Amino acid sequence: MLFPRTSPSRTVTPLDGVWEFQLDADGREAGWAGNPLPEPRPMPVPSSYNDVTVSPHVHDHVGEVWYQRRVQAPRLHDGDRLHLWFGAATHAATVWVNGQEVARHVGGYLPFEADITDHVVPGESFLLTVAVDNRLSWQSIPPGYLEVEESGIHQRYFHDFYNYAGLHRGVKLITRPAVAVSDVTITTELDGTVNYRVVADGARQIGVRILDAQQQVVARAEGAEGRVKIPEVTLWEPGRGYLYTLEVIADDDLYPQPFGVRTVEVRDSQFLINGRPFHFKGYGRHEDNLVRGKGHDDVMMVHDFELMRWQGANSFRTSHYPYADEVMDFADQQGIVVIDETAAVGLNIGISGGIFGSPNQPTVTFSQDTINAETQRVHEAHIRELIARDKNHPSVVLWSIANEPESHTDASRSYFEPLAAAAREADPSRPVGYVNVMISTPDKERIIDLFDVVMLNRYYGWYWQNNDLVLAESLLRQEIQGWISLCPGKPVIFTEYGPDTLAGMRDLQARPWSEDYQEKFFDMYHRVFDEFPEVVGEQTWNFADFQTIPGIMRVGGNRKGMFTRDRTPKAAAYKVRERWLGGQNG
Ligand code: BDP
Repeated sequence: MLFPRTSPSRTVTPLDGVWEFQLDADGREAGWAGNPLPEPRPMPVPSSYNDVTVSPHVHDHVGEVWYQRRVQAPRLHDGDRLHLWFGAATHAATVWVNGQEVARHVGGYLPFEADITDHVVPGESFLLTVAVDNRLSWQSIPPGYLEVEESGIHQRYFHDFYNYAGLHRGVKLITRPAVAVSDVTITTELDGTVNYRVVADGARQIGVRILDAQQQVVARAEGAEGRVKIPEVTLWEPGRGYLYTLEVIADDDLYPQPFGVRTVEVRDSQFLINGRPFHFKGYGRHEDNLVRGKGHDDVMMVHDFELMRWQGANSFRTSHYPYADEVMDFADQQGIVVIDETAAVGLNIGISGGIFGSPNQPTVTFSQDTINAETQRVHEAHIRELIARDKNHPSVVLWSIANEPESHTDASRSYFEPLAAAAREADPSRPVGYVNVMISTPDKERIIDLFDVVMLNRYYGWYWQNNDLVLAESLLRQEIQGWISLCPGKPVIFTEYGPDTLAGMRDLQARPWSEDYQEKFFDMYHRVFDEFPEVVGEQTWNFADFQTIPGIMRVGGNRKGMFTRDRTPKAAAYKVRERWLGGQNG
């Protein structure tokens, strides 16, 4: 889906601000969709609603919540259409305009739109109501299930981050011509060749022009599909986010699509960007902040990129779901490389059982009653939606179609084979991978041949060999050797490694949980990585501490951050900074 951008033919009005909000109480039957909410409280959009109020009922709510506001419809001219755009409603939404349903969307981390032209009177205001549902099921991505206890209904899930919910990203009102550009796909070559394909149903005439960063036209072409060359091209490179704009003109519509010229390739155990070996330095991150939860916030976005640059990071993974469109645009502009991950996290009951679950949870990952053919269908649709949204971002160099799924069984192979193929079909221009879990070692793993890279989350020295970095080091080394033997030619990227670390806890003995242990832990991993040219990436877990469900494994959330949750560096951040800025490994 194209991100809403202004142009001579398009307007975009943000509807962010303080909306009315209420927890569901049979609101559908009571007619809340078309009437003012009976007992609303204020709620900022975008934000997760969970931590904004002081109410435990809001914090722990399971089910639908209602958002409402009045919106001024603009006057429309020349047959323009009026649309609503939602950046993300987590996890499912129904939208009404003046009480009439205009959209339903499932999937908490991707945008959706509704054409509301026929439901409003141009120039008059209308009532906009949205019901957002935070429930996860075996057929949602990510999966989860509900458990009814004496104390109430509880949402159980298999991933290690809090199930924040609400209108997490911007809501926008858009006008555009009836005949409009609805899709554009751009791929590029190093000599400046740009291949483009446009969809604009009903358009009689389609053309494109390419503008450089100074807004000068550097190339033009006619037709819905074509190949055009930029003379003396400036490449998009890690650390230098040079962007062009492809202006697509379809009859009266103009859509400006930013893009960069760069190539990506996996060859001889190397990850090549513009034909040169790239070494990933950075982190797995979360969209997670104090009070806002997963609500998008430009202040925190810019600050986080500042911190990444300060530390010498050149990349991150969108663990464990697609991030806001604004973040992807900003990564393009900043020249930060992105591993773009789906929301398929927690497809592994074997590993998550003991950590996150309730005693009554199921034990089999793939089955008729748990993750089944319908989940696979939803997962495939999600992969395709993500690729459709992010395919033109030069920062995105690799798709990760799942985090730590079960991957050592026949069932996992049947599940993933068609999904890997779907990702390749949707985007033949980028490598595809999945992130491997520690219990699925090279001797057991069954799906790596479907993918281009080996991505590993490893916790030697934390969940295993805790406080024994000597043994951890030797096992880590052995395992890397195992992957290299199993997957000749495939580069290895460490997508997670790191110990929980309580900021401020110092320990002469450098024992677990201390800042000293985190330093030693990273030193050990980096020493081992440096022995293997096949290891082309080091993304620590996590960029910052983040919120999780409470439990005996977590102290106020997951503490594996390089920074605290309020973005103060831990001691290891300085050490790792020296390494990353010191030019070692890229
Ligand atoms: C990995 C998961 C990640 C967790 C991390 C941890 O990919 O989401 O937060 O472990 O346990 O299994 O800290």
